[in-house]
Amino acid sequence: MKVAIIMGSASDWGVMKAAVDTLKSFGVEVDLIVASAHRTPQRVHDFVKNSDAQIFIAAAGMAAHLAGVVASLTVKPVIGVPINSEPFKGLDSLLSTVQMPGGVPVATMAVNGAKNAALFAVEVLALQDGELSKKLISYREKMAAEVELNDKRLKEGSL
Ligand code: RP5
Repeated sequence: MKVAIIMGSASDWGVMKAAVDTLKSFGVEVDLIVASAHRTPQRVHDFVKNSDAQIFIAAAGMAAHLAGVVASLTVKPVIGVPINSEPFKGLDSLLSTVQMPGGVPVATMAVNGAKNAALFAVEVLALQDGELSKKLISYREKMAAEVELNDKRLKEGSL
């Protein structure tokens, strides 16, 4: 099981590191590349066409066409992560990523939603991997237990 992460720029790494860390915590292999839909279109094309990953995560800011371009090149699932960027605080990236024409979907996450992009990818992979599915269930259980623990601490005044 492998997920490919394409970043439009090395400047997206600060956000996207969370996706790599999350995927690795589930034992999922990651292919990581910087390739821009605008600055290096041929590199994007060649990477997508030659990748043996099951899912792509594409992260870009500003006129964020990367995820859409990746989706145009493959029928594998593509998850888009709009990156928060100046001067429009990621709204430009969000709209550029989410507003795909009918026929070429991109599963768009929240602005800077790197962690959820990784979790969504794991959920898709888990459809065919019982061990991954168990890990996701235990991840959710741990998260719920932390909420209850924090609630308890809040009431005890030890938060
Ligand atoms: C996008 O433009 C990149 O994904 C990045 O979020 C943004 C700015 O890129 P740099 O000018 O920092 O390389 O293509």
